[in-house]
Amino acid sequence: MTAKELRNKLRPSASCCVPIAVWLTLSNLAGCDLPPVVESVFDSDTAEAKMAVDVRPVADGTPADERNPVGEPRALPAIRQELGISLVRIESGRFQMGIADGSRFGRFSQCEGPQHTVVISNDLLVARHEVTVGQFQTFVSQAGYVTDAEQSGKGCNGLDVASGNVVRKPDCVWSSPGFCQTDDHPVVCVSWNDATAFCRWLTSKTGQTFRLPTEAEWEYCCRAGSDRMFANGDDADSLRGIANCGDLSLKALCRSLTSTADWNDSYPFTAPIGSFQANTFGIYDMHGNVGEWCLDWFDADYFAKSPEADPQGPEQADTWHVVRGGSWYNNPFSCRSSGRHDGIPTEASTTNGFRVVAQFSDKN
Ligand SMILES: [Ca+2]
Repeated sequence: MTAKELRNKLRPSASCCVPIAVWLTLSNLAGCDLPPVVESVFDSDTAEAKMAVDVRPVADGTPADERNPVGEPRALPAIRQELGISLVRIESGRFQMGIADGSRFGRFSQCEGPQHTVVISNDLLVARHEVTVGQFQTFVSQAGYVTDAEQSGKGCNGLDVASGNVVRKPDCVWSSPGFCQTDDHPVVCVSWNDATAFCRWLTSKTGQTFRLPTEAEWEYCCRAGSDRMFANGDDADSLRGIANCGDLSLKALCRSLTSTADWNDSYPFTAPIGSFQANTFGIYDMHGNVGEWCLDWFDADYFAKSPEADPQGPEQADTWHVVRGGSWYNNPFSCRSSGRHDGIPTEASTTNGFRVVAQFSDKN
């Protein structure tokens, strides 16, 4: 039995989260009939011009052994073949982290300053995509893992379409989040604990240490050499074709939402990975789709005291971990490169998922 067959067998009925009629409505609108992949807005010359001088991304999907020595490590083809996890090597470098005007978005952006120099000392292997439902299913099946939301019986936080509020939904778990997902959608309803458990499993499976990105590594990869509000510019419009954010398709389902993009990106909820344009590092969905757990504990004042080289976040001084990037629920500005969110490590949400990174070394 394949992982996909096993998952379909084990997966609870989608109707457990919402009434049948509502579920069918959401399913029809939530990407079960998938729209075409958005065409690239970059040509290669434009992408080159956007690169920082001290970073050198690899931005296509060609396997490394068919391309050049600066790409996916030859030692890790198994995870690409078995799990479909594709890695891109991002070279070390320096960038400006945070936002220059910390009050630009009121209290929501005060924790994003002061803007400061950060050095990423070592090359990274970064997953091009967020971890998918199919990949998480393989983990669950092979490791016998039960998520925090399932263990507690409390489920996860999700959007109540009728009210527009985010509420706890006991029957919402990663395999049944309350909207349509295929194996290629990013997994949601996973806690920080669940995400790090996946990383430990992937480490044991490959012999290569995988983990969540630090907050600094995440922003370095999101900016992809850009010092603008978003990887492609300063205007919300620059996320068109780049990000799955809260948009008119979501607003059509949830009329009480007042702050969404003024365009329709075709995905009211999650979109399959790779549905939108990659950044100049060749990484997808850093803006939007799902918020991504980072390794660090969250501290609103951390940027005022963080070290320049490879900041790892504060010692455990609070009960929150960092979440970055915004999601299908957030308006475009909430998906900005410097945007910082937080979450309790045992808590899960229909808006949060994760991606994995590994340190690059000569043995790769
Ligand atoms: Ca959307």
